[in-house]
Amino acid sequence: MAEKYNPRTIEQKWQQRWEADELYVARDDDPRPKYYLLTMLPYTSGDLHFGHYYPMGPSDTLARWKTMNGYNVLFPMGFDAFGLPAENAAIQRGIHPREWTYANIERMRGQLKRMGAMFDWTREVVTCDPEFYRWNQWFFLKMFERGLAYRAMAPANWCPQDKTVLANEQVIDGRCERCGTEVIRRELEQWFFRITDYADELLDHSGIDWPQPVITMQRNWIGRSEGVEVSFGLDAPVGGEDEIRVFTTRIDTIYGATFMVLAPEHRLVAGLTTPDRQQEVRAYIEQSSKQTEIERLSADREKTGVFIGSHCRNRLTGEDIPIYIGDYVLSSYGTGAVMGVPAHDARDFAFAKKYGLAIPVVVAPPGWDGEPLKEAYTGPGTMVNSGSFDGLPSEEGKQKIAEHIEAQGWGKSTVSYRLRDWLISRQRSWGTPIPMIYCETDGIVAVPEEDLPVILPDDAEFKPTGESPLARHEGFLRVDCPKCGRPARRETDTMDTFMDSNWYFMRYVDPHNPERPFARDKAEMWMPVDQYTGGAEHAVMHLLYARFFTKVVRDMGLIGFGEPFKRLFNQGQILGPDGQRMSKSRGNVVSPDKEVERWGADCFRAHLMFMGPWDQGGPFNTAGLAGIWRWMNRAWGVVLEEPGYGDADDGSTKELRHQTHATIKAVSEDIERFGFNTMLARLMEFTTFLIHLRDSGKPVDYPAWLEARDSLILLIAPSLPHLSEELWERTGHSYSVHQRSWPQYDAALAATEEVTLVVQVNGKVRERIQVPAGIAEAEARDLALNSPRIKEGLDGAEVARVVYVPGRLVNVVTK
Ligand code: ANZ
Repeated sequence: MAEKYNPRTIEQKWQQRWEADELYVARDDDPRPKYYLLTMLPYTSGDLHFGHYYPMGPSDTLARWKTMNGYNVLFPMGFDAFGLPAENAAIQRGIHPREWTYANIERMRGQLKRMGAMFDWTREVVTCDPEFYRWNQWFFLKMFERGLAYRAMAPANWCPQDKTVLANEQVIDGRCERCGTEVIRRELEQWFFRITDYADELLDHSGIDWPQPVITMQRNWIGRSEGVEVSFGLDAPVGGEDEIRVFTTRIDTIYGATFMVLAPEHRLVAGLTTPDRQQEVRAYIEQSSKQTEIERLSADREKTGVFIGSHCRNRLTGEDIPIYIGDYVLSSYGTGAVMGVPAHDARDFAFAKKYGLAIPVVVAPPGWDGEPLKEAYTGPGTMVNSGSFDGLPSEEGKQKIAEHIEAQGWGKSTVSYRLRDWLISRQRSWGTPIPMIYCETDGIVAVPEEDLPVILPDDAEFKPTGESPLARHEGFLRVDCPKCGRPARRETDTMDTFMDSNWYFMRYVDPHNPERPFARDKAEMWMPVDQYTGGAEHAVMHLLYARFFTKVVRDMGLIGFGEPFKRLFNQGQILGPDGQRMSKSRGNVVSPDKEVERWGADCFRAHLMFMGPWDQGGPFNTAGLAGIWRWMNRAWGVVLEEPGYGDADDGSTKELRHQTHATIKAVSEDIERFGFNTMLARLMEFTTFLIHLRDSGKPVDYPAWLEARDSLILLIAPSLPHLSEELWERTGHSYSVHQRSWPQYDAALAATEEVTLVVQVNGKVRERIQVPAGIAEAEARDLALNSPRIKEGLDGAEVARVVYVPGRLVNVVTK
């Protein structure tokens, strides 16, 4: 009797050996074709949880499988270490965020190593390390030089009590999370990246293999709209302007515009508000400044507004229409002004009803009876009440009116994007300092490249004082102007942490380069990433920003490609046993450490993979763990306890070889399409088959058994890395199973053999059917009796008996 399977000793043993032997270190000079497999790096929250285990087991399986298939695989790991939670934890505990973060990294690195994944730890990247963030600063300088980083006014969440800017997460129900004061929106000078320059290129996803929902979300986020910018006239100029410009995608409806709505922040509002409307208008503006953009855009919210006392002229009809302000119009989209066409836009319809405005129809719905509309008609139709354009189909009217407006000089066809430039300033202290200096004489001055990195001070005060800790740190703040040498002041804002995730995967290819973010030849060798795996929640921000940044880096001449991730896969989300998102407050958090301790990492990983298709996620259950555990023990047993060898009969050896090759084929195909659950099911079936054969007591062919046994070990190597290594050693093979080639199948052996079954009725041949060799009798009888030619041959006669000669003949005898 062989020794029992004991994950505790073998997992630790192999992890130490792999590390000592540098088995998973990816070499730049390896001649095999490269394969860069990337899984999203964890945030340093302190504990490795399910949300990390669920994505990483399968991606490790892929990495190992690719290695066994002859690739030089890069499978790196790092830590996303800047950001608000560290700062909050530091404030709570009265320690520096660095201390908290690095302690967490220690702990999480240990947990990751216990997982037994083939991460190349020599390439670890920690984003809060000056050796990493100095390159954030360097990239920032390069972007500043190219006009891609700029400073401008932008609205921010402002707490009037604490006199500070708050991140969205710090605003709870419209109030400051610290002092409870109502938060207002305030315009502040902040830094931006000009992502809008790349809007059109970002809409192009050709050449990358990404899930369609992610592509769609990016397209919607960028939100490209073709339309017309058209002006409405003002009687008297306001602040030097004598017209209001609107952006519309429905210029065909302009004859039906009966009011104008400006965003409350629109620059003409003050000048156009008449004295009698002042008070109401001011109150409305104040109230809307407290709304977030999301609230303002939500479709089910009532559209409100106030009349500001002035009118403007619809130049096509020659009529004057009233001007309102309304918070559903955003200052940041189009021109910040909308022509209200109540008959053809649902929001405008509701608005007109509410304020008693006319609703003239200008695009007649098919079969329209001329009656007033009950709701907005937004589809195409025939132009009516539209002067010389009457009678045209509205799509044609769009063209014609646009041409007319351009000819009159009232406007032009244009494209609008929802995408805004990326606001990267954070008034926070645990992030990459923005490397800029403000000088009274020279204005905004970039920190010279040789002075990088601008280091975050170790001793900044983190107590909540209502101001950025960096702004209060004299040693950090005071600096001499690099141009004139006179005293100047540093920028105290830090960068959005999405800057880190923009390019961390580029740093992995050359993680210790002290002179550059990475060397070009290494970048060319490893990148782009062949396969990226991660959560679908990153569809826009991270995955869009990283694409943008890659294009910027390409345009800087540092790399020769513009798409960072060739293939993307979104795994599903793992839920608590109750089917809810795991969270401490719900009390449904399952600790992976406990399970790993009890069952071993292999078993735990396999269980997560066996739960269902990887892209679906679902509730976690511990019940299934025991099933995986049993299978692993059975596999252990069947590998180590041999059958009786001898002269096996032809049929059983053939079947053994067929099962072996069919399993290799199925498992290979399953991994290829990320079907890890079905892959494991196949391996379980194969294990059962081998156990039955061994225990049948019949002699088993020695070479065929060895082939089957070794194939089983190789096939479980990617998913059960420790168990397979141990079995490989115990069966007398040389270390390491993870450097072996993936078994190849013989197509002829893998194919299910077919035989021709002759079917007779009363001894006369009526039909021949192809069936799998080894078909069971019942199945063969059913097939024969249900075949149309036999039914015909029987011609209603009652069947007395059926004679079956296995694999050859079915004879149906009638009464
Ligand atoms: C008149 C009109 C008539 C419109 C009609 C629609 C239907 P997309 O497709 O998303 O680009 N709009 C323009 N600027 C706006 C702003 N700053 N805030 C809120 N809404 C704004 O949407 C374009 C349409 O959204 C524009 O076309 C405009 O309303 C509105 F029957 O103009 B439309």
